[in-house]
This record gives sequence, C-alpha cells and structure tokens, in this order.
Amino acid sequence: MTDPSDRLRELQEAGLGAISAAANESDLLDAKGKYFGKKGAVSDILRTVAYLPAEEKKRIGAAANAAREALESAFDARLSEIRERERAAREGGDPLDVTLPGRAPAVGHRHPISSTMFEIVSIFQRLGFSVRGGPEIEKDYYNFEALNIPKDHPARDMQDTFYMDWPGMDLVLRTHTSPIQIRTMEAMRPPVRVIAPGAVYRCDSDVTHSPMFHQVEGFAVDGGATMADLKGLLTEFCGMMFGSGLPLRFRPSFFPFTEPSAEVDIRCVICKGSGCRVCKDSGWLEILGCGMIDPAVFGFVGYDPEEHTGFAFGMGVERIAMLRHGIADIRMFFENDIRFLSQF
Ligand code: 2NL
Repeated sequence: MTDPSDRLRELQEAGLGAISAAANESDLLDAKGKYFGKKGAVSDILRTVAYLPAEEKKRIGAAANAAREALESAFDARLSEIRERERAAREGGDPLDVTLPGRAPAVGHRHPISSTMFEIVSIFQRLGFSVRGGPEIEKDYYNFEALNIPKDHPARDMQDTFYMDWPGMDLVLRTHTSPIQIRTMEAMRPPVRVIAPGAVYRCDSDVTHSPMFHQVEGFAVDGGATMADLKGLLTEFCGMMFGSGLPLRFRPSFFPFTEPSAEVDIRCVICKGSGCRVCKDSGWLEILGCGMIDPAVFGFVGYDPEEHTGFAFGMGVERIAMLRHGIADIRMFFENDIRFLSQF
C-alpha cells in the first residue's frame, strides 16, 4: 500500500491543477467537492487517521491538514480571480475609453405641417404683415356672426361644426382662423396688416379632410386697399412659395365675408398643365380663397366702410403640404409614424 503522505501529495497536486484550470465558479466548486470538500479525497484520508498508530497519526494528520489548507487558499485566490474577471467583462472591460466616439443624441425636427405653416407666415412677415393668434374654443359671435355667416348657413350645421356642450356659452371649436382677424379689428385701428395662422376644427374626415387641420388667413385694411393690391400681394406670395414665373389665375367665387370674392389657382405642380389625376385634368390647382372684406363685417367691428377698404385671404396648410410633397392621404400627418415624419 502506498504511504498516505504520498497519496496526499498526489491529491494536493491534482487539486491545485483542477483549481487553476477552473474557468468559472461552478468548475471551482466541482474541484473543491472532489479533493477537499466534506466528501472529498483529503477528508477520506483524515477519517482514516484515527485508526493509525500514534506517531503515524501525528505525521499523516499534519500532512492532511497542510494539504487541505493549501487547497483552500488556492481555492479562495482562484475564486477572487474568477469574480473579478466576470465583473470586468460585465462592465465592459476598461471603465473609461476616452477614444470611443460619443453616442449622438437623436435630434428631432419640425413637423411638415409646422414647417409649411412657418414658411407661409414668414413670407407674409417679409411683406409687412404681423402675426396674431387667438383662442381655439371660440364664441359663435366671432366664428360666425361677425363674419356675416347667416344662421341658416350650412357651415353652422352640427354636421360641420363642433359645438361645445356648455349650456348658455355659445362656444364652438373655431372652424377657421377668421375670428383672430375680427378680434384684431376690434382691438386695432387701420392701417392694419395681420397674418393669422393656427389649428382649426371641422366635423369631417376622409383622405383629404381631417377633423383638426391648419389654416393661414391674412387681411389688410387701410384708406384705399384695392383688388389690384390683393392680386399683386398674392401673385408675389405664390411666386415666393411655389416658384416665380409660375402662372396663376383668379376665378370669381363667393364667401359670406368678402365681396367680390375670388379663388386663386396655380399651374399644376405635378403635370405642369398637361392634365393629371391631382388637378383632375384641369391643369390648375386651387391654392387659396380671397376677396375684398364685406362692408357688413366692417359694421360688426366698428370700421367705417366709407372711410376704409380692405382685403382678406385664407389657405389650408395641409393641402399645400400635400401638393408639395405628393402626399395622397391627409391622415399620414397625424398618425405620428416616425418612418413617415422623418422623411421631411
Ligand atoms: C379659404 C378662403 C378666405 C377670408 C378667408 C376673411 C376674414 C375676415 C374678413 C373677411 Cl375677418 N375675410 N377671411 C376671406 C376670403 C377667403 O379663405 O379657402 N380658406 C381655406
């Protein structure tokens, strides 16, 4: 039989080998179990020591304890090594690598409706207009009455207008930004030149209508504004907005708040006049409505129609943005799909 101290030397060597070969905590615990754990080989020898002669007992006992201590301290050292390596891997190696490129923050941009609206507004600002806003929940008086829109006009129908259910208040969601202009005329004496952008609401929804959309309206009042001034201004605006030299035409129309009234068409930006689906083969696109402010409107705001004349105009922002970008469905603007919005 081999001397137990030789056996212990072999076990210590094999155990140290297994400990240093352990790649993770689980390998390390396996090595402990096999060589120096409670049921390990070194403990087996320690249990037999009691049956040995006295001097052997001392010698083998001491050797077994020494072997176990050597294995335990190697185990502890290897355990710290493995834990430190795993921590470093988890935290990405070097705690700070200043040579790595930074993470760029995702930068947003204006919504295509906002940028189209700002562009329209800034053209009129350069032409001498100042910008005014107003409430989106508006009095029936400012939205309809003062604009000479009669009580039986279809625009006042529940089908077309959102009425606020606040008894006795006569409030609506504004259906156009004209009330801003009525409020401006109440507050300011001529000469005035004001542009009124904002969200408006109508009870209507399909590929070209959204219950919330945007308008830019504008008006000017002074001692002697004429239809010729209106034509000149809008010709200048269309040149700046859609490209100079683009043909336009003024077509007679009707609005309750202007007399005479006209609609302005630009040469179709899609087919250049040869006829297509977008212009319904007419070669023209309707871009805005306009006219000379009706004297009845002046009566509501206390301007003297004998002393002052003025013109006004209005356009839909979504319609212009759809024509510019070739968008067929107005609802795309309001679905907030980043794949759509990030293209502008
Ligand atoms: C359109 C046509 C228009 C006006 C808006 C207006 C405002 C006042 C007095 C008179 Cl306070 N007129 N605004 C005038 C003509 C046309 O808009 O197609 N809008 C989308």
